[in-house]
Amino acid sequence: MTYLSSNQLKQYDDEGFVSPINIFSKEKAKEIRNEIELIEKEMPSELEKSGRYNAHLISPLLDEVTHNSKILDAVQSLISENILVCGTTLFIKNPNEKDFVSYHQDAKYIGLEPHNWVTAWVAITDSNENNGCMRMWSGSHKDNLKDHQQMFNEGNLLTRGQTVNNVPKEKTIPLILKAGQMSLHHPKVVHGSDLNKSNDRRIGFVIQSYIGSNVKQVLGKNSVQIARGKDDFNFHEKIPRTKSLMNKNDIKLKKQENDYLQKIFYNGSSKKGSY
Ligand SMILES: O=C(O)CCC(=O)C(=O)O
Repeated sequence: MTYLSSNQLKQYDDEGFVSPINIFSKEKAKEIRNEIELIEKEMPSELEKSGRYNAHLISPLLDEVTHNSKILDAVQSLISENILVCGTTLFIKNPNEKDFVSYHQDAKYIGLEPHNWVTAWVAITDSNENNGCMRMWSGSHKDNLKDHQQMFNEGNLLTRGQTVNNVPKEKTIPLILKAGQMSLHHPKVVHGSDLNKSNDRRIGFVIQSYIGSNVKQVLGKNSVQIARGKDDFNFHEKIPRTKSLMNKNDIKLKKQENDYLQKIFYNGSSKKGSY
């Protein structure tokens, strides 16, 4: 059992995140990295652009992470025992590229209401200040949703380059993780990440997000898997877990889910400006 301690719950309430939490060994993380890199080798465009969503549908090891009981114990401490998973994202930053993530609030664009959900960022490689780990604006989850600018800027890993301006960098805290550790963050905490200045990849596997069964998708449609407990509300279609690597039917299902997600993330908007 790895339910959150009272100190961890206090950190989440006060700061909008809890980190680090040990989940699996670095050897297991390496095995998962190898599986991701095998998919990249066998199917070069499968995990690129919108393909980075829902890789757990075609990778048994990422499926195992998504349904990992240690992660679910921690998540249960925050959103109670009926837990659905409505998507995952691979956030990969290669060395010598311009990838970064602008400061944003997930709740601004993900369409999940009410905010009975949490995002788990699982480190498949070490993640630190040199390779562009996430940085959190501590306490910012206590404010309302903020105006975001859609920047569509080069290197920004967010679909529309959604950006909260004037974030006080000195109040942001780097979430330094070893491979096999994770952080959990609140839907409204402002966060982002800088460039990878190292000479290796930084790989984060993000369960985005674990939602309570009472949570609806108000901007479109996404399907779910039951991760723990039961679904009394039935707001979402259920999809199966994968049983084998790069299975043809699973690849089709991933494409369908990613098309749904693209609609939500773009939300009809392809113009620069504030929203
Ligand atoms: O991986 C990153 O650098 C950012 C990830 C992120 O924004 C998120 O998990 O919500």
